Amino acid sequence: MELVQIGQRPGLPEVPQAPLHAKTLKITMVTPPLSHEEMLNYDPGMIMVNPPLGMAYIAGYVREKGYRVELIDAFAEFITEEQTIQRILDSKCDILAVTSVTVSHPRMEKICQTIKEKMSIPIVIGGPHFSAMPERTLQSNAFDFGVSGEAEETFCDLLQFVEGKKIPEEIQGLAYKKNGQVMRNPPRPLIKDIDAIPFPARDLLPALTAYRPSTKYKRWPVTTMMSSRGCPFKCIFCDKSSFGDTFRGRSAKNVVDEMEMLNKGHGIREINFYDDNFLFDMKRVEAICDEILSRGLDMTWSCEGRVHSITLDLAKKMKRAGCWQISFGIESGSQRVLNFIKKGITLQQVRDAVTICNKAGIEAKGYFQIGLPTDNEESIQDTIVFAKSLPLSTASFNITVPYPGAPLYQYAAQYGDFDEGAFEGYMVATDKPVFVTKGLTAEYLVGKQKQAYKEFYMRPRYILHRITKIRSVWDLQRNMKGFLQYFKSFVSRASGS
Ligand code: B12
Ligand code: SF4
Repeated sequence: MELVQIGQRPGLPEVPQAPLHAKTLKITMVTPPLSHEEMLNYDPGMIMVNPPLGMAYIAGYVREKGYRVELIDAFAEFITEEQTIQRILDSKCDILAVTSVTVSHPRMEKICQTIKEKMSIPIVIGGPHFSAMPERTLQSNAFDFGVSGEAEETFCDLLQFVEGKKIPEEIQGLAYKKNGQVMRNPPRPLIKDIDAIPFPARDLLPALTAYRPSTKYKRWPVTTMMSSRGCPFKCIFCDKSSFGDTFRGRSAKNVVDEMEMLNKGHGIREINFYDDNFLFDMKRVEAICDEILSRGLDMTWSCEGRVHSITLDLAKKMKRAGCWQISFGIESGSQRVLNFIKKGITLQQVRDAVTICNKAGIEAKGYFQIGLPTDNEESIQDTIVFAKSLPLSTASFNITVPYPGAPLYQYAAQYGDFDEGAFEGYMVATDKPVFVTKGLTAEYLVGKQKQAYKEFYMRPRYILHRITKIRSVWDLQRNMKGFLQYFKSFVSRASGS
């Protein structure tokens, strides 16, 4: 994969790394590397490399306060552990700040341990894994500080501590060590006005066109955005430790300002909104559409939402404003299982939402899970049959993982075999599920996952339907790419590679 080096942004005006009044403190921020082999073994059809928005938000925030920041997106650059370590050493930073999700945490910890031996600098960890497991994570000698949850303000306060201007005890949201003990300060209240947060510092990342958003786009170049933070629903499998239970939406103006900046400044033609629940505030969605339409912004976009948050009028307006796909968390085809996982939706609501999308000319994608707690042979079969019965454009079938931070993590062991400590296996596309529902086996779950994909995508009616939907060269390329990815994935899994 050809990647443009950090700082090199062809055809774009140079953005200064820091304002003129920059302080001398230099922060290097790093995402964990995963090798090509690991990714391919997991599932070649699933390779998705998106800009690390969390890190980019933090970098944008502290840069505005005058700090110097370098961002190493080891995950996107497909560099090895050793290369990542070398890049950190070369950056000659005063502070190392890293992020991880549970599956990538062991790798990040190992890298930080090596850095600890070679550099005498504070190492800070933040992001989903730390936020979900603060004490246990900070017990490691690899890290000095941890920042829980929403981190812009806390991280900035921590930098002030490093400059001798604050003491750790007074920094809300911070975890640190004192006499070998992990200390945790009270959580920091969430930022009220998220419009006030600067846009992510994407200019510190590899060129946006170097990222691989899988097949989930209609126009290229495409990139990702977050238009809101938090979700008040209670699905037991969901880790919401970063932004919690309160939905906070950015204003329509602020969202469309960022879209326009990406379009005019970076040549981006499509946005993939990765909000947990983009549709939550339907009035806000409508306002975003109105703002796009009134500015005449010619961009396509996709988003994720819950099935009860869509009406035909809203879907039609979204379509006019450029929305081409909505992904819904459907999870199961069994109402009993949906109730158990506290999804708060009915199968009828699912059917209605997908039908509405079809009527409005928007593709509907379904996320399903196999091996949810209390799932059995019958309910898994119901899920596959239900998925096939819906007019969905695409579907994914993930094997359930009880992530730290999700309510299910606390009691998963009551509902099956849970290999809790096997963090490297906390992946939804794996041949070794970390959680195997009572009464079933790992082989059975993996087999059902394959069967679900095969039965969903290899239906002659589905293939024919996709062909009739092809309206442009882009559509053809996207469908071919999706099909080839699926086919490669199927062959490599079948051959055990
Ligand atoms: C987009 C997304 C993806 C994308 C892109 C990932 C990327 N490059 O960013 C794709 C589809 C590739 C993906 C893949 C996976 N993802 Co994902 N993903 C998300 C999603 C929906 C949004 C991420 C995002 O951009 N958030 C917005 C930013 C602003 O939030 P943030 O990253 O949390 O950052 C804030 C704080 O956490 C903190 N912070 C973050 N990093 C750092 C670092 C420092 C030093 C500090 C101080 C603070 C800090 O500050 C930020 C601003 O306040 C989240 C859910 C969510 N709501 O966040 C899941 C989520 C992060 N993903 C998750 C998972 C499980 C995965 C996969 C393992 C799934 C799989 N395939 O098996 C893979 C792992 C891939 C990998 N190697 O990382 C889980 C993680 C749970 C966990 N405990 O592990 C989440 C939380 C979903 C969930 N609710 O369960 N994911
Ligand atoms: S799965 Fe979606 S709807 Fe459920 S709690 Fe998580 S973000 Fe909210």
